[in-house]
Amino acid sequence: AFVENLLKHPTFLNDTYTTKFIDTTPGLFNFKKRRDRATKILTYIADITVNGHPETAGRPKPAAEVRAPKPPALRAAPAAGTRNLLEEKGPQAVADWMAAQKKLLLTDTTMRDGHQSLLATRMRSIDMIKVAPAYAANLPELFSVECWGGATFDVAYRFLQECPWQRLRDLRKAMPNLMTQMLLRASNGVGYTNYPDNVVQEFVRQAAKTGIDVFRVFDSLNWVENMRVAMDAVVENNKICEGTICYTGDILNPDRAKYDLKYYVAMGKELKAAGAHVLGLKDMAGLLKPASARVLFTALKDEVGLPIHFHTHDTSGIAGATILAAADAGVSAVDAAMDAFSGGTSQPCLGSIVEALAHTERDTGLDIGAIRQISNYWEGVRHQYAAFESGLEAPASEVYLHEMPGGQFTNLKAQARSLGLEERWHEVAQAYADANRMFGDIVKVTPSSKVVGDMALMMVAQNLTREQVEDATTDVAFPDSVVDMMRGNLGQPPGGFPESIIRKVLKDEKPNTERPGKHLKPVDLEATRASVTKELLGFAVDDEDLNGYLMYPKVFLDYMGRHRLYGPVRTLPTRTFFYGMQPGEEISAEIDPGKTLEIRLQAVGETNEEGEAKVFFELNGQPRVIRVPNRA
Ligand code: BTN
Ligand code: 3PY
Ligand code: ZN
Repeated sequence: AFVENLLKHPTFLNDTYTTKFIDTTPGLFNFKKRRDRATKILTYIADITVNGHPETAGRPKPAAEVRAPKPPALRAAPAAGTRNLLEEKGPQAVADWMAAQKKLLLTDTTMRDGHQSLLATRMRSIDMIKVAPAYAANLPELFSVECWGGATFDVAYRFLQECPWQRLRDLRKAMPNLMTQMLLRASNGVGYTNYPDNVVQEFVRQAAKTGIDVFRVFDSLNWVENMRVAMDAVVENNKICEGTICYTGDILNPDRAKYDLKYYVAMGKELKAAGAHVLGLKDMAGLLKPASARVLFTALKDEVGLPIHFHTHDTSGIAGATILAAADAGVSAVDAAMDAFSGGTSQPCLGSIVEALAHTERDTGLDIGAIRQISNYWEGVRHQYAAFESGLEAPASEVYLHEMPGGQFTNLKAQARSLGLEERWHEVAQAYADANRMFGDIVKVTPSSKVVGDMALMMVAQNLTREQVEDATTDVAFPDSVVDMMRGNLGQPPGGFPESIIRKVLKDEKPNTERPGKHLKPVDLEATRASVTKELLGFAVDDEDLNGYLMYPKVFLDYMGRHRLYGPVRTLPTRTFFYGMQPGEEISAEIDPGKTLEIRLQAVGETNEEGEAKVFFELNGQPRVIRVPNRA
């Protein structure tokens, strides 16, 4: 209904441009169209100023003086980095170069997993793009910058009113010498369910074209069969395919024999045979302990023979030790987050890893002064997002019990809170562990982790024990996601799901144990483009938009609807986006390169009988009045 209303809205009907077209084609549009964008942005500011932003209501607010920080000065023109090597010699040359390095290579995850794990993925593009030139100029020795994929894609459209493709394009341009990296959930794309093969292929093609260099490809059940389509597409597009093992259990614990050393080595070999240039080891929950890391990486290095890229989370507080053990055992690259976005459910601290390895064989060669300056910038950025802090206070060894991924932990806690179960969090943690065992001990990472989380919340909310759920004589209404997984729609875990739980969930229905993509009809891309074009009243749907729609049809259309009303709000400062403005405050928003709106909020007027508030602005020195409904 929202989209229907919008389609009839006059603001929507009177223009047909895309944000990218107008943003990248200055001078094409007449004065009136430009003023329209300014009016839209003022409408957004007026609305948020009067009504507040729904996402920050009732949440902690940044201190009054907190504003966007200044990025560090650029020390030099960007020196050649890994991206130059990739462009000149191709992905295999980069992999060979990695393997030959003495120094430990570092990926900075701040712009993806860092804020995904600490701030519910809410970091806005403007805060990233402003510091990107400092990465290019001051840290050209970084292996890569993880800045895209995972949950950032849908959160950009859904909650930040931004186009994720534009974010990627802007970052790519600002860091021409550094490789960009994304997290791709193989056949699940950047979504929560398997997509038809040609949708995955098209998505990879577009991500490569818009600017991704390194694709970390994983499957949420570690099923290599279900990773081939995505991996092949990466290789075809001449980008780096990081075929990735998700780590769970503990190879040194005989109780977790399902995921033993042999299992991981065999999977590593399968990924190599499937075309991986680099072997990723993704420890999404932060379960890999230092002693296990020595054994695991030594074996993977010897027996698989690909350069290894290690990713972990510091939920337990001990990930730094695991990183150092991994470095000793010869991994080529590790992930870390800039200091201000590190620790807890995020990655370990980048600056401290650099310091720990300085003057050793594996000295990273990174400039610690440059790191501190960039981290200071991130510290200022983080203060603006107080509303999204999880409030996690201390490291927790409980992670070895529940095995929740860093990106899920705070989310599930928030979900538990909204169901009134916050006081029973430790029961949720236990139920999560029980649900995992009930499903046969599976890898838990998006989307399989969501299924286990849904099951755990249901068990606690309904006071169901594992025994009760498994009891053939009790009737249990399972969450939809559980039914979907048992049907085989996420693929198969090693050894399949236990027969008894399949029977309990599906009753007489037969699961599909083949690759889900095998049974999904290819999407007719041009017919889809035509129908979206029609739905958006003739709006030109480019390839990026089409890929956004294919991943998230409703989320994309809702985003477009709001875009017609509010214009390029991504150009607003973060404080303004989430809290509106104070009377007397002035901000600027660069809506095109070199085209800046100077906005001053004069006053907020009374609300009239129709329930409309008048908001008085100065726009580039000219008075403007905007009326918005007062819903407060
Ligand atoms: C969201 O998608 O929830 C955030 C985008 C902005 C929503 C706009 S902000 C102005 C208006 N007031 C609301 O409560 N929602 C819309
Ligand atoms: C994601 O898929 O978004 C993840 O971060 C998994 O760890
Ligand atoms: Zn992660």
